[in-house]
Amino acid sequence: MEETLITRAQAVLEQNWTGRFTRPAPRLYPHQWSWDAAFIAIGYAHRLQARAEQELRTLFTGQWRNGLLPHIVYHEPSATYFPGPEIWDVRRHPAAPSAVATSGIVQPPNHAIAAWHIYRHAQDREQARKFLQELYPRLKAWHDYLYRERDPAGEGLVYIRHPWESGMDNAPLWDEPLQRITVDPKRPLPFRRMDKQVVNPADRPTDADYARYLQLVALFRAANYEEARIREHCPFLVQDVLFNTLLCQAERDLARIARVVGADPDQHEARAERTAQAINQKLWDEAHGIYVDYDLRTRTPIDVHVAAGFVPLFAGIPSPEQARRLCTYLNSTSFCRLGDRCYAVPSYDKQKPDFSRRRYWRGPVWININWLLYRGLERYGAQEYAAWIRDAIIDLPRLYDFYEYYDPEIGCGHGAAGFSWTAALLLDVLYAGRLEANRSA
Ligand code: 9WN
Repeated sequence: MEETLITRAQAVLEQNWTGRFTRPAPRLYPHQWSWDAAFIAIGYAHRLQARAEQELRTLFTGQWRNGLLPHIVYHEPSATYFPGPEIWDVRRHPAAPSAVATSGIVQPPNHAIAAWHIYRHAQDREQARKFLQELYPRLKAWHDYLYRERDPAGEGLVYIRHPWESGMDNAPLWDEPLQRITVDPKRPLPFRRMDKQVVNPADRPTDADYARYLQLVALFRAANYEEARIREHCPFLVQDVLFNTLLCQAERDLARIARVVGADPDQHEARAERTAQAINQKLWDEAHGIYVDYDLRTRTPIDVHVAAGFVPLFAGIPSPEQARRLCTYLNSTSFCRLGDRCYAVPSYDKQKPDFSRRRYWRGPVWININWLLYRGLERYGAQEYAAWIRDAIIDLPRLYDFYEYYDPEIGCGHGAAGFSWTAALLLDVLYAGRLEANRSA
């Protein structure tokens, strides 16, 4: 059974592999996405090391000279995705690459985590060491960019300036900050959305969401992508839990990479520690026992509880007492109570009236978030809960195929079919299980 599932997962990735990178999904997402590429490389690492390396190498061809790693790299033109490179018009900034087209925003920085994972699971260690040597300066430039441009106060927390930067596009987290951008609901959109032609529009963000997303892009364009100008005018500036958690773990892994390549690990360890402390001081909600985002425009916490609020477990950020409280909240009717009718952790609090089992980031189960939680819970020794999630990462694709996200109660898949990170992270879970079994045999 396991072999068949591995073959099915590999077939999904094979179908999405272009020869240089892997599309997140065949029609809905035809380009290369930043955090997808890292999750995909994690899945390849166990058997296809060279391909895992190439996935990241190809992504970094889109890196800007100031270190910014764009959320989309448009290696090839496509008629099935909006917005395309002309909407971003990133050449307005002198650091944008000239050889390849990119977007002008970023996504969560999970790349050093993937690079370290490739090295740890390498079939050819020497090749992996060379790969780390090659990638280290780019990863460092990427993190330097984030701390330099996105953390002007030197707090240890970086901000995002667009919902797409969070990777969780229409999460309820953004409802309030987005209200600051006024749109006329009666005015037809001045562009054509392609996503609604490809998947069920009922699953996707609304037209009003898209109007706001594009207004933010217009603001970035008008500022010629100069961060200081954007920072001054952007109505959306948020310190996000998931983004900063991944940055913290990525810095921890970059320190390990630095040791392998003979660079200085201390700066990375120091930054990771500062970010971990800042997450605990500023983003921990003591009343509810969960981490929450912070709105830099209103200088207030965003009082919305989403699955990403538990993810600091992944980077070892919570104290044992905080971890205990996180587990209690996770194991409740708001999220996924073990033994209840729930496959895995839904993206949003089920008790909220606007919770939806199928609309994008407003309730469904996402495999990447659950994979981060599974690893985090293991790290804290919460084995029973970790095993529950691990089973879901296997069962959901096995029973309902490789979808972008799943109904938390009945399991069926929504969004794009043939979704790459669902396949890649399943492969990681299965191969890691085998390693574990071999070790204890
Ligand atoms: C916008 C590719 C990406 C993921 C994001 C997911 C979705 C894009 C979209 O697809 O976002 O970046 O068009 O909806 O929300 O996490 O990286 O899979």
